[in-house]
Parts: sequence; C-alpha cells; structure tokens
Amino acid sequence: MRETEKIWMNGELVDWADAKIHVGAHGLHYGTGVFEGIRCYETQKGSAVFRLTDHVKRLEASARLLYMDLPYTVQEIRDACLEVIGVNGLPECYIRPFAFYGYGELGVSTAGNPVEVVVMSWPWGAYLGDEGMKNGIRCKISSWKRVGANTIPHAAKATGIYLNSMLAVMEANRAGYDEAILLTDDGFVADGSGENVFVVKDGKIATPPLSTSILPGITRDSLIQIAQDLGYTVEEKNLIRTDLYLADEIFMTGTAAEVTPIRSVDDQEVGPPGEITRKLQEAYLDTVRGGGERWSHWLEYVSIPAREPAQA
Ligand code: PPE
Repeated sequence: MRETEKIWMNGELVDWADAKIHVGAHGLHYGTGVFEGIRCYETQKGSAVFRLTDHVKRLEASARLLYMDLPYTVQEIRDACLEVIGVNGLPECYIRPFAFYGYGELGVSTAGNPVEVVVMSWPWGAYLGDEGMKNGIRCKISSWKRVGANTIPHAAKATGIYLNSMLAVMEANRAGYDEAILLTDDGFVADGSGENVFVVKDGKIATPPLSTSILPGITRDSLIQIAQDLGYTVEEKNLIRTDLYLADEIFMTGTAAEVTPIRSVDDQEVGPPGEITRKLQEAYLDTVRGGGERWSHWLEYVSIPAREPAQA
C-alpha cells in the first residue's frame, strides 16, 4: 500500500510509522473490530467524501451489533476522517476508519479491553483493476457459503466476518478468477467478497435482498436510487446461480469496486459490459465526482484545502 503521512489514532494525529498496537490486542486474536471503507473524490469544488456520514453511521451500527461502545460520536469520527484527509493532502483517497478492542485482557469476552479508534487514508485505484473496470471481470461461485445471519450479524461490517470473504477470494484467485460470489446455505446469491451483486435481465435490474446475509452496501443503495431515477426497475429478490449464468448483464458495486462489470461466472460467458451496466457505471462515477445537482447531498466536502500532490 502507498503510505501517507498521518494516521488519526484515538484523537491524535500520529506519523504513519508510529501507528502501532500491542500484540496482545483483543481484536488481533479474535477479530473483534468494525470498520468502514469510504472514498474521497476530486470534484470541481474541491475534494468531497461520498456519503461520509452514512458510512460513519454504519460504523456505529456495526459497533452496536458487537456490543461495543464507541468512545467517539458519529460527528467526531466524521471530523477525524476529514482531518486525516486534509492533513494527508491527497485530492482522492480511500478512507478506513476502524474500531477494535485493544490491549487489556485476553479471553473471548471483550471485558477489560479498551476500544481503540483509528482512521487511515491512502490512495487506492480500481479495486478489481482498470481492465476489469473497463471490460469486466471473471467470477467464480465460491464453495464457501456466506455466513448466516444468525452466525455473525452480516449487517455489521466486522473484521472477523472477513475470514469468510478472504477464503472465498483466495479460492477464486488461486483458481484463476478475479473475484468470488458467495451463496447462502440455501443456495441464493449473496454478495462478492467485497461487493454487492446486480443482474440485468430483459431490461430489468435485480439484486439480492438484505435477508441473503449481504452487507447492506452504501454503493448498492446509491445505485438503486440512481437506476430508479434513470427510469429503471430495480427489484430486490432472491437469485440463484443460474440467474447469473443466464443474465444479460451482471455487475458488482462497492466503495472500493465502485461499479465493476462481470463478464463471466464459472466460465459461463455473460459477455462484455452491456449498455445498462455502462450507463450506471458512468452515472455513478459522475455522481461521486460531483456531476450535477441531483445527488449533491451525498457529497461532504473536505474543508481543509488539499495540497498539490508532490511532484514525482
Ligand atoms: N459486501 C461486502 C462483503 C463488502 O465487503 C462490501 C464493501 C460491500 C458488499 C459493498 O459495500 P459498500 O462499500 O458500502 O458499497 N467492501 C469494502 C472493503 C473492501 C476491502 O477489500 O477492504 C469496500 O468496498 O470498501
């Protein structure tokens, strides 16, 4: 990863190299943490963070689901994100706020451990590659099932839950695919290792409902609204793997992945990015970079002016 200058750690800005924790930290042993992924984009009016408050609110909800009391308010964490973006001076970056149980007591119960809160920011390009963004990626249905809603709450963006995603994406990559798609125990399409899934069939758009153990994606929500505004029908309904094979178009959404077309699933060719996928990808990328007034309420501007990027 590309290092930046500062990391916000428990209320203070520390040098990147000094943002350290003890190996006895509870979160390291048991995956007891929650996190967010947010993007800041350069717009004509300066750098703006896409749906920052919604992301921080989801962080708070995730914490609540882990019985974790965040020692900072949504407003304070929001300000910390803006501060770290401002001080690192990148016009575009990815922001990673996270909270975890730190060093105190080991043992599965979190009692006796402090809650540490950190915000990092760094440059992150196309999650599934520029080529994938343009021509679509190849996916594989994972043999690992998405964790059930009563196993770990999928509405929480919790660190430990990502073992599920890690196994799926590693399996897919090792078999030569770009990304995995996980199914529920019942065989319904859930989400990718780090993205929500959409299919287009006969001009209509469909995406799995929240009951399929998906992360309630903020990009998913944005895309549903953008698509409906453009006049498309978007249905939240159960999908099975053959719905993917027989789709006219498929794409994935996520903060990191933005809108990434899928060109095949299990080597069943869906084809190059279709017209609806292209249109929605363009509309999304335009929205996050401040194009038009329609969705301007989703942009939260960075008040500290970003410095000119250093000359190479
Ligand atoms: N499902 C999963 C499992 C997931 O991790 C993400 C985000 C989404 C759906 C889409 O959610 P949203 O970003 O709110 O639209 N994955 C984040 C982490 C990626 C990573 O590798 O780390 C992200 O996109 O930031």
